[in-house]
Amino acid sequence: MKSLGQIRHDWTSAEIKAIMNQPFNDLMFQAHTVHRMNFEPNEVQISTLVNIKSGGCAEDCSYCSQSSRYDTGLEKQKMMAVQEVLDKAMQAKAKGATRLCMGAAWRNPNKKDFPVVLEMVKVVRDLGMETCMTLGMLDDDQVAALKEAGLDYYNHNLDTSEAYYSKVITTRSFQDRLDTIDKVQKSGINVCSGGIIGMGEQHKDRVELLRTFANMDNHPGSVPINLLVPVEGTPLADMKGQTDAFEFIRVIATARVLMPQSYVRLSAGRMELNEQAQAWCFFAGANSIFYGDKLLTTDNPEADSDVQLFKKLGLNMQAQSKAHIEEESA
Ligand code: SAM
Ligand code: DTB
Ligand code: SF4
Repeated sequence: MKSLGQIRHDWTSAEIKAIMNQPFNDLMFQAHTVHRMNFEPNEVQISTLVNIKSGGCAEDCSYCSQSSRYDTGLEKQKMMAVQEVLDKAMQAKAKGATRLCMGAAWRNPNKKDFPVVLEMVKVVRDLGMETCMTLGMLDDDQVAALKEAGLDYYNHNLDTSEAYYSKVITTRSFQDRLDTIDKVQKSGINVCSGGIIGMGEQHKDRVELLRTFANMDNHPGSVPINLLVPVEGTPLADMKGQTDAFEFIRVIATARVLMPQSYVRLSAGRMELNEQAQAWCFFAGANSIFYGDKLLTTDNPEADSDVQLFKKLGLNMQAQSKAHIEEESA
């Protein structure tokens, strides 16, 4: 490997495979070394999710409880009111979250709801929190309006490798996702983009997913790594317990080595990871989590149990994330 911790955009599949497959101790040492070069090792950025529009989505993502194609028992709800989002933001802030991630079960935002979304960005930002939205595909005007409203991050996951993509989603393409990410990146909004482990993909698909991010002109500022939460009624409901925790930790560590300055988020799936596995994720370079007992529609550890875990590990909740600090001092 060229020099450790160097920011590169020319990773080969063979290099990434070699990083991910090396002996566990070597990988942990390497990833943690890169982590310490770039971040305060005992600090974790805290984001809280709010599902601003639940269910009834036109897309067929095989993992998702919110697709209208599957009978998952989830009730479709209309868009949340701005005041309700503001209340949730205040509660999240009081518990220590620095970023509110607002998600909508849309293929793309519609004309009627979009102005409300912009208002949500403004009110949450006025609270002094970072804002993140995940609304599906965007056109140029929508990206410009979100930037204008002050959006800090846009989440748009690639989920898996280009080769495996059509096994998971057929209603949009990998290229559609890349196009939205490219628009967001060019607008100056920070990109949050990651994937899901445990959907039946092969090792090489994990390598290729990470290679796509690592070889972008700019690494995403935030890289969420989700462990599939198998949802009853979805095509991937039977995937429960299919992923070895060490494999998941290896993906986190490899993301850290490839993207030394990005926040790597230990995202969905923490209910299936015991405290020891989560501790390894933090050591391997994860420095962001979703905090609060709900993700979008599925369970996440109780905030109190995360506080206990942080205490045991001597981890601190980051008071302000790096992007915000840089912005304020610019
Ligand atoms: N509709 C928008 C979109 O798909 O971009 C935003 C919301 S969508 C629920 C956000 C992301 O959540 C997905 O891209 C996927 O990576 C993740 N996700 C959804 N369901 C999941 C599950 N059951 N397990 C793990 N991750 C999941
Ligand atoms: C991300 O990568 N994971 C979050 C967030 N970005 C939007 C969503 C996880 C959803 C898990 C399944 C659910 O709760 O519906
Ligand atoms: Fe819709 Fe997003 Fe779920 Fe896919 S992941 S079905 S786009 S809400």
